[in-house]
Amino acid sequence: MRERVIGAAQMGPIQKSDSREAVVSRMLALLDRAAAQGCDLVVYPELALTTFFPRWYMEDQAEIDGWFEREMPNAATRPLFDRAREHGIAISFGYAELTPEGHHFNTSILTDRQGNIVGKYRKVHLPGHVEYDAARDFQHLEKRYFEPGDLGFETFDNEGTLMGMCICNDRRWPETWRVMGLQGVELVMLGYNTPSVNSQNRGEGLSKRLYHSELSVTAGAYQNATWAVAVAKAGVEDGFPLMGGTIIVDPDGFVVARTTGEGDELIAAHCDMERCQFGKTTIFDFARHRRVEHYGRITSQTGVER
Ligand code: CDT
Repeated sequence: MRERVIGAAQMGPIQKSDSREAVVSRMLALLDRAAAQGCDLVVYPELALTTFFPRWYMEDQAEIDGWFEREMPNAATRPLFDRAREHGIAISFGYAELTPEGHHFNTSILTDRQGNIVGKYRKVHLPGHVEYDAARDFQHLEKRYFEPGDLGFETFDNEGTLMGMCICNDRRWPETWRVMGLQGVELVMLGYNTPSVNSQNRGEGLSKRLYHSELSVTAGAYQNATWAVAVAKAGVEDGFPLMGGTIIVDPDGFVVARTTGEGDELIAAHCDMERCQFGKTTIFDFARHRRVEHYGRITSQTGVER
């Protein structure tokens, strides 16, 4: 048995006017709840420190850069790292990263239980658009504000568990999961900000959107025999609703814990990493069963071709 107690710290809405410090104090309260439940790892959402700012069209680079963090930890987030170390809890959370070279990424980091950053991921699949789109009910400007991640889907041995990260839209792409699966990943952590409404099809409905999120995560977990934790930032941000649906999923693809609302909410599960072994050595023993001679299109072409 190689058990970890994993917490998923769903966060309710963050308004444009909320300070980083106010958000971090909510993250601390979730961390304290996680400690009370015996968690040794807590996963927070994508862009956990701010509102989902890519819904706002901006042209002024100084205004845009105000949503980004130039270093991590920084003055606002230091208390989170300190409290995590005091509790002996590893954490993962997302934020907008502005590098010293001036690059902009949608990033998540992973710490060990001493508060040291041991892993970083930069979002690869950026949804949305670059220019203002009057045809949409609201904007989704990730392609305007971020560059595609340059770190790939690396995995990290964090105190005996092989962990990987992806962010929001990445979860919908089987390639994301397989690249980590091919490294033997045991736990995939991801955060998301998913609007409750499809900006290009307002009739779609919340239940279908929740289903597609859960389908993506449960399939990715099952097909790669890995634990997965998918964590929402949810609720209504300045009038724009984000869906909940935070889940912890086992290596058979079953949901073992889920949130019930759209506010700050901590769920936890006891996750035995040894449970990954059955799938990895039988039906998804990649070395025995994969047929790479038929997979060339996966990396040689992007769109549909005949
Ligand atoms: N944050 C994020 O990646 N959200 C997307 C919404 C896509 S709609 C343009 C998601 O896949 O949930």
